[in-house]
Amino acid sequence: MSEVVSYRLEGDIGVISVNYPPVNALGQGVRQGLTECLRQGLQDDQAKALVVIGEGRTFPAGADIREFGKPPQGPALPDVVAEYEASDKLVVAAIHGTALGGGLEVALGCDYRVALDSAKVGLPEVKLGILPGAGGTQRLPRLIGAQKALEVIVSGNPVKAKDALALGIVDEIVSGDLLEGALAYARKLAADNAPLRRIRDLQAKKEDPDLFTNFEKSIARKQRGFKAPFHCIKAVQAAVELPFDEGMKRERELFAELLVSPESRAQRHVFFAEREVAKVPGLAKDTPKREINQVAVIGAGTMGGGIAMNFANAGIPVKILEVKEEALEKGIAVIRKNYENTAKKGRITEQQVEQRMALIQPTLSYDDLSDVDLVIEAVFENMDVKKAVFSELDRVCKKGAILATNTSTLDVNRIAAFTQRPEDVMGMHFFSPANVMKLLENVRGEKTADDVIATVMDLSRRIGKVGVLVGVCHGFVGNRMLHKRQAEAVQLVNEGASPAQVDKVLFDLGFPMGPFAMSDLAGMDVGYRIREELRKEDPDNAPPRNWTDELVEQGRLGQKTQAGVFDYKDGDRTPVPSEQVDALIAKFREENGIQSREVSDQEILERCMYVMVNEGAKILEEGIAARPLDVDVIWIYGYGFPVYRGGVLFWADSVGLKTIYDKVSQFHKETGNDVWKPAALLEKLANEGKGFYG
Ligand code: HSC
Repeated sequence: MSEVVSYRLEGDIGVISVNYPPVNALGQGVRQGLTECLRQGLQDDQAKALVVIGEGRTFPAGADIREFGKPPQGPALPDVVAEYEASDKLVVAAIHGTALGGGLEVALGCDYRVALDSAKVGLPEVKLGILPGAGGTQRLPRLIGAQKALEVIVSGNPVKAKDALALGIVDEIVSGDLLEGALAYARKLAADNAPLRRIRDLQAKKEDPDLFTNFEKSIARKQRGFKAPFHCIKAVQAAVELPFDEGMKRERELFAELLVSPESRAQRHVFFAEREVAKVPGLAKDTPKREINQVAVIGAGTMGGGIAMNFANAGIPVKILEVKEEALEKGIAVIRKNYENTAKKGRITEQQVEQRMALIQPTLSYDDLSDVDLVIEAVFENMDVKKAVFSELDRVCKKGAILATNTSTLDVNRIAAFTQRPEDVMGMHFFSPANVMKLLENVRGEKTADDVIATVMDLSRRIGKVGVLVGVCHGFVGNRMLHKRQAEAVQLVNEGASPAQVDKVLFDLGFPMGPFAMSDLAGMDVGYRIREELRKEDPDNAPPRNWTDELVEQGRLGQKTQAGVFDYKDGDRTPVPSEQVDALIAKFREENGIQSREVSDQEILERCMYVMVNEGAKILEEGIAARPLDVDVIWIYGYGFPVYRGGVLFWADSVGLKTIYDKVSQFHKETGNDVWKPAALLEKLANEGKGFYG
C-alpha cells in the first residue's frame, strides 16, 4: 500500500488524501497511491462518493519534475487521470494552495471541483518548456472553450479561485475548512443523484475560425525562441479537431518531443537553479535572521525610487532620503506616477496606489533614520560620495541595522571600512528598473556577518526578487562579465563589424537586444562614467579610449537623447543605424591605422559569448560566485539571457567546453589580450571532457 496516499471513510464519503511534502508532486508513489486508493474507494460499499484532497500546503502542484529524463515508472499520469474519469462513483477534487500542471489534470479527471477561496489553479508546464501531458490540453478546452484554454495553457499563469469559478474550471468556492466543505458538497451531489461529468465526452468549441493562427501571431514576438508555447497551440487545436483519444495521442507526441528538447532541459535547469541560489553553501540553514520591519533608501533618483517601491509593494514601510527638497519631491512624484500607470493598466487598484504611497515616507534628514532596520544607499557611483553617506549612516543608525549599498561596481569592502561596523555592511545590487527586474546581486563583504547575509537573502524573496550571493570584485558577477562582452563588441566594430551586425547576432541568440541597443537604453553615460572612474582609480586596468567615449562627449547618450550608438525617432525605441556614428567609427579606424575587414557572424558570436564564459570561469575559480548556477541565474534575471538556453554557462556546456577553450586559447595567442587568457577552470574542465555542470 502506498505510504504517500491514503484512503479513509468519513461518514458516507471516501477520502483519498495525498501526503507527499513539500508540494504533493505526483511522483511514482503518489501516482500508484492515487490508483490504489481510487480502486479501494470504488470497492467500498459505504462510500457514496469520493473526495481527493492534498494534505499540508497544497493540492498536488504538478508532476514530479525531478523524474523527467529518468526511465518512466508506471502508472503513467495520463492513465491515472483516465481511471479517475472512468470511475462510476462521483469524485470531487478538493483544492487548496496551488493545483498546478498534473495536479490540475488530476482534478480535471474528477467529476467536480471545489476550491478554497485562496487557492490557485493553472497549467504552468509551458514555463518548463513542455506542455500539459496528462490530458490538460484536451480536457481544458472541452471544459472552458479553446480561446480561454489557450490563454491559460500558453501563458502558464495561475488562475485565482474566483476567476476559475467564473471560467468554469471549478464548480464551487469553499471558505473555512476545505475538507468539511468538500464533504458537504459531495454529500449534496450524491443526495441529488448528480450525474457523472466526464470532460472527455464534451465537445471543445473554437469560437473564432482563425483562432489558432491569430493566437500564434499574437505570441510570436514575446515567445520568440521558445518551442513549447507553439506546441501548446497545436495540442489545443487537436482538442478541437480530433476525437478525444486521438487528441490524447497527439498531446502525447507533442509532449514527448518537448520533453527531450534542449529548450525544456534548459528551462527545467532554471526552475531548480532559481530555487538553489537561495541555499548559500557554507551558511547554516538555521542561521538567525535580523528583523526587518522598517527600511530606508538613500537617494530618490530612478534607482532609489524603484528600490523603495519594492518594499512598499511588499507592505514594508520605507523612508526615502534626499538632501535637496526639490529632488525629493520629484522622486516621490515619479513613484506616484509609476503606480498610477500600473493602476491604469488594471494591475493594481487606486486603493493599492494610496496604500503603497502611504508606506513611503520622504525625509531630508539623516536623523530620521535612527529607527530603521535596513538602509540601502542608491546615490551617485563615486567613492567620495559613498564615503560621506556611509559615515552619516554609521553616525545615525541604530546598533544592528544593516547598511547596504546598491553600488554596481565599487568595492564594498572599502565602503564597509567607512563605518565602524563593517560586519553590518553588504551590497544589494538592484537591476534597473529596480521595481521590475527580478535579480538582486547580494554582495558579501570580507567582514559581512552570516546573519546579515541570511537576512538579506531571505528579504530578497520577501520582496519578490531572486537574490544571488556574490563576492566583491569590480562589477561583481553580472557587470564584470557584461563589461568584457561590451568591450569585445566595441573591438569587433573597431575591426570592421557594424554595431547593427553585432546586435543582430546576439539578438538572434535570444537576448532581448544587442550590446549597443542595451547601452543606448541604459544610457551611454553610465558606462562612460564607470570607465572614467576606472581611468582615475586604476589607470593600468582601465579600457583605452574609443569612439563610444566620443559619442558621449558629443551628447549622444542613448535613447534619452534620441541618439546614441543608434538614432531614435520620437516615441519609438527602434534603433536605426546612424550615418554620424558610422563616420565617427570610420574616423576612429583611420586615426588608429585600422584596416576595416569583413567580420563573420560566427566570429561575433564566439568573441562576445566566449569572453563571458571565460570570465565566468574565472569568477568561479575566485569564488566570487559559488556555483555555475549562480552565474546562470544572474544572467537570466538580470540581463534577459534566454531562459530556453539555461544561462551563459549552461549554454557553454551545450557548445562544449573543449570547443570554447580552443577558441579562447586561439584568441589569446592572436591578441595577447589578458581577457582571453584561458581560465584555469575552463582549461581543466575542457581537458577532462567535462562541462560546468559535470
Ligand atoms: C507537470 O505537471 C507535467 C504534467 O502535465 C504531467 C505530464 C505527464 C506526462 C507523462 C507522459 C507519459 N516537482 O517553489 P518552492 C520543489 S510539470 C518536484 O520553493 P513555493 C521545489 O524544487 C509540473 N519538485 O515553494 C522546492 O524544493 P527545495 C507542473 C517540486 O511555496 C520545494 O518544492 N507544475 C515541484 O514558493 C518548494 O518549492 C509546476 O510547474 C515539482 N513539480 O511555491 C509547478 N514543485 O525545497 C512548479 C516544487 O528542495 N512549482 N518543487 O528547493 C511551483 O510553481 C512552486 O514550487 C509552487 C510552490 C507554486 C508549487
